[in-house]
Amino acid sequence: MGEYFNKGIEAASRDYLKALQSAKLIKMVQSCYENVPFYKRLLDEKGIEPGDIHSIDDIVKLPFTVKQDLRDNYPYGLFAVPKEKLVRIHASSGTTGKQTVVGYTQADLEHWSEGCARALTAAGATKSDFVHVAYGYGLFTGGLGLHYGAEKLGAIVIPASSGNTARQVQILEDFGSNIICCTPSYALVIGEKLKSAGIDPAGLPLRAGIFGAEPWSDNMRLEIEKTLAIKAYDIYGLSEIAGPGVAYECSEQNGLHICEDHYYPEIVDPDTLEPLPDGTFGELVFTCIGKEALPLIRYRTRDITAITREKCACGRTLVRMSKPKGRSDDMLIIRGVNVFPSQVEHVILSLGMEPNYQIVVDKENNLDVMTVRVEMSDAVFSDEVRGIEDTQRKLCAALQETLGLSAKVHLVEPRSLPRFEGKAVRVIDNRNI
Ligand code: DLL
Repeated sequence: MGEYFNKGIEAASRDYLKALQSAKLIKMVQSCYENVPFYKRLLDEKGIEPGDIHSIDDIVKLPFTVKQDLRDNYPYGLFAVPKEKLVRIHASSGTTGKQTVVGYTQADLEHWSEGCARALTAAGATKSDFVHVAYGYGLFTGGLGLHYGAEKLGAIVIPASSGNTARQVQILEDFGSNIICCTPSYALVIGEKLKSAGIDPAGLPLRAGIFGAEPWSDNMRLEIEKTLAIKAYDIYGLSEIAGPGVAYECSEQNGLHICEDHYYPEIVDPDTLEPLPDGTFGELVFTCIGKEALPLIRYRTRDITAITREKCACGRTLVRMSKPKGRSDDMLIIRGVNVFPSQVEHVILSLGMEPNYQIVVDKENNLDVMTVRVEMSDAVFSDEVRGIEDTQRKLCAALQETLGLSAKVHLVEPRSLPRFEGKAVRVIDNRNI
C-alpha cells in the first residue's frame, strides 16, 4: 500500500478535487488576464472573459499555449508576477532554438517540492533514508527538483549530481544510499560500473530508484531492477509546468499519479485538438492552476499518453497517466509508418538483448531506411558467427512483427555505443541533413 505524503489530496474524493480545481482555475484565468498581456490578447481574440469561467469544465473554452509562445516571449514575457516575487529561474535546453526560461515564486517552489516529496514517499522513501540525487544540478530541473523534494520529506539528501560514475559507485557503497534518482539511461551506466567493479548490488542498502526525464519501456524497468537489485519507479515532469514530480508512480507501478491539484491534465487529439476520452492515447495538455510565476493555460506538452480516473489499488484517487510513449516530435515516420524509439527498445529488451542501442535513419534511393544498432553482450560476442547471425535474424523478425516495418539490424561490439549521464540520445536521423 505504501504511505502518502499528503493523504488529504492524494486520496481526496473526486468531488473535492473538482471543486478545488474549479476554484483555482477561476482565480488563475483572472490573474492571467490581468497580469500577462499575451493571455489578455489571446482571450480577447477568442472573445472570452474571465467571468466566462465558472468551473473546471469550462477549461475547454480556453486557448492552447505552445512552446513557441514561450520562445516568442523569451525570456520573461509570460511571467505573471513582478521580479521581487520571483525566487528561482530554470531553463530547458531542447535540441533546437532558444532555451525555454521558467520562473518560480516561493509558493511555486513549495508546490513543486511537494510533488517530488509525494513521488519519493510513493516509492517508499522515509525521513531516515539517504536520497542520492544523480540528476544534473543547474538550469535543468532534475537535480534541484528531487533535492528540495527530499528535503521537504525530511530525508537525508546526497547531492551528487550526474557524472563521474566511479564516484557515484563509491557514494553508493560508502554513504549507504537507500534511494537513487537519475535518468534511466544513467541508472544502467551506474549498473555497468558496479558490475565491472565486481560489486554485488544486492549487498548495497539501495532499495529503490526514481527514474525519469526521458521515455523508458517496461522492459527497461525490469532490466534496471535486475541490474541494480532495486524497485524502479517512474517520475514525470517538464520544466514549463514545474519540473520532476508533476506525476509519479506508486507501489502498483501501474501508471503515474498526476498532481492534479496543481497541474490539471487533459488529453487531446494532436491534430484536431479535440479532447479525447479517458483511456485513449493522445497529447497531454496541462494547465498550471496553482502556479503564480508562470501560469500556463492548456500547455501542449507533445507527450503522448492516456489517462484514467479509476481509483488505484494503492488508495490514491489522483488521476493516472500511462508511461509516456514518447513525444509526438520524437516519433519517427519511416516509409509512412509511425515508430516511437520506446517501441524499438521494448523489442530489443524482450529478446534479452543488451539495453544499449541506437536508431539510425537514412535516405537511400529516396527510401527511408532504419538501422537498429544493438550492442552484443560478451556472451553473444564470443559466440560463433552463426549464433550472431541467428540473433540478428530474430531481432529483425521481431521488429518487423511489432512495428510492421522492416529494419536493418547491426550487432555491434560490447561497450561500443555512447553512454549518457543525463537524457539519452538514441536516434540519429540523417534524412534532414
Ligand atoms: O525532464 C524534468 C524531469 C527531471 C522529469 C527529472 C523527471 C525527472 P525537461 O527537461 O523540461 O524536464 O523535459 C521535459 O522530458 O516533456 C517529456 O518529453 C520528457 N520526460 C520527462 N519525464 C519523463 C518520463 C524534465 N518519466 C520532457 N517519461 C517531457 C517519458 C519524460 N518522458
